[in-house]
Amino acid sequence: MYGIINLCLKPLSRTEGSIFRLLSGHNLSSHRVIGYLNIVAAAVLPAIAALPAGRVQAQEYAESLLQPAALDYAGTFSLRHIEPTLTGEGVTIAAVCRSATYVAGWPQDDYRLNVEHNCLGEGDINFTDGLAVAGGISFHSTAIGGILVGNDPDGWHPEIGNFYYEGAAPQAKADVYEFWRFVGSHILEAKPFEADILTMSAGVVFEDWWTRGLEHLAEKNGLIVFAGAGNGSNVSDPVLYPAAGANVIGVGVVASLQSDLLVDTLERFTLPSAEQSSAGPTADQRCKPDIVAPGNCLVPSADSTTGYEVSGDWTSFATPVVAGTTALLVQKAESDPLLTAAVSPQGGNCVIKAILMNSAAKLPYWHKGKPGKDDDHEAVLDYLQGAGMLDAPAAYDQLAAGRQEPGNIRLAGWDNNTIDKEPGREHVYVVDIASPQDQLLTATLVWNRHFADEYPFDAIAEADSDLTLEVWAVDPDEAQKDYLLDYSDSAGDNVEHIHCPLDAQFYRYEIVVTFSDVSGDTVKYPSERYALAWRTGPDETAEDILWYDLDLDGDIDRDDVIACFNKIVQSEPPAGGHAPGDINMDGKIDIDDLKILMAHLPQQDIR
Ligand SMILES: [Ca+2]
Ligand SMILES: [Ca+2]
Ligand SMILES: [Ca+2]
Ligand SMILES: [Ca+2]
Repeated sequence: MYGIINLCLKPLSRTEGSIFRLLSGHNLSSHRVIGYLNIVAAAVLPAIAALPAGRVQAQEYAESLLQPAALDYAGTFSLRHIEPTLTGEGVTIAAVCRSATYVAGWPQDDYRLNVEHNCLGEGDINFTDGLAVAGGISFHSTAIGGILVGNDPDGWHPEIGNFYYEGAAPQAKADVYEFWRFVGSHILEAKPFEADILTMSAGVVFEDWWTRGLEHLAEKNGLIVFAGAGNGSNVSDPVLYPAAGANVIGVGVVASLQSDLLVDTLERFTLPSAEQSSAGPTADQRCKPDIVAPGNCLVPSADSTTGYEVSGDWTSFATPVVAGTTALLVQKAESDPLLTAAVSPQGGNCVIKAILMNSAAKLPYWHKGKPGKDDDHEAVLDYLQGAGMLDAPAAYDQLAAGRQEPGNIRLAGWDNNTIDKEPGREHVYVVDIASPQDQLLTATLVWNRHFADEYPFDAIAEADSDLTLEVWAVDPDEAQKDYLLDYSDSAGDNVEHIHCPLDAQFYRYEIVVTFSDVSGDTVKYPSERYALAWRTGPDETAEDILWYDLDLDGDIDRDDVIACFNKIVQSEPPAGGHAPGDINMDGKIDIDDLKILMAHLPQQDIR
């Protein structure tokens, strides 16, 4: 009746054809394709034939591991190692969990975590309707609880052996709400509730009054709201609401490594794919998701006190990876008077969103919008990766760099500020970079959309702003040399994002926040609050194996050549603007990409 989807329901599937099936004539319906196939085959088949078969790397099972390893991949464990006081203590996470079963449209209250499990028994986990109500246990919620606040020094799994389990923020307080009761009490009736972060791993195709109500909560209280983007299944599946909502942080999932060894699939991750992680743009042409993270985790079982199972590559489980890691950032910000503006009820959600996005790691093939640069000023994010993958230590560094207001700024930082709605009004942040060679500047501007504070929480268009973000290369001695290095100005997004190489001839840059267009009711709504985050650094994706590991098995070998060849003969379109295999990023997968791949094969593979 409500059509709400828990984001872990699609079976995994990969459409890997083999070159040999293609060569036998299967799938070849066009003479043009056959002709092209022959040309390419003549060029590469001898080389393929000479390659050794792909290797399966034997790996001994480790005796003792820290799980879930996805949190290691996202850098969360590294951050906690660097800053051992970061445990989530003092931070409240509202986990809004959907009942697993419905009868005649009514939820049956099986939304609960299995608190009898060793992993969850010690956690500060509360059911808002009181333990007296006999609620059923949900696998989905139990898994999310483990990733958020789990803690078990004696974990064991038959394929892994012993491990120590720790969720992202084991000492955070987790308040678990049944979805429809939360919506009724805290959105519709607007009853207050305590939370720093809200996370929800469910969604619907179209926005609804309650998804707008959640956006309103984010705007009104600075509440940091995360939601899973959805699990793709075909490239036209949209990002679901509330993840697609403008004020919500929509989370996509990166795929596990392809391997027969469970430890490998839990430790190593690749890229997001549209078959697993719903891609943008939204129906109204906004960029989503905002960020991606690994989701495949070892998680406590719903029906045992000690057992663990594998969650799978679902956005449902990437979402608590990001939400739990954010609890560490919130703990830090709340404990340091210099950082409290990052968690202010006024715009704190924008600051944390800007920090997470600006510090995210760009993965190979990251690009704005469609292939090619024509849309790069208007399409602000990658339609699959968003701003990139969660990088917990980088997010912490971005936060710790501190708030800095317009004027001279350091190499990294953020601001939480307001700008008056007047034509020509600018906020200028000036940064000097001693060694601009081979450096990129990344900057992210975030602000909230506005909604009525009562049902049905209609959008208030005349209150919304269209901001723009510019980066100028500035010569302090010869102003006529100044030029606009890059800008981001989407008409519909409430995010602007720049990730551009600096000019080696210029050491001074100005990051400018201004209005693209001042419209709406500027008397009633005279200013807009915004968050800005910026940093400089080298291009970290250049040597990433994922440019060439097209079959996602952790090695570059003949199987990747075959995978590239398959993409060429299938004339696989860069659907939605994302196409692993288009190594030179020119919008098509062809022999030029194959040549680059061949050049990156390990030497012993091309002898
Ligand atoms: Ca583009
Ligand atoms: Ca804009
Ligand atoms: Ca490979
Ligand atoms: Ca290409």
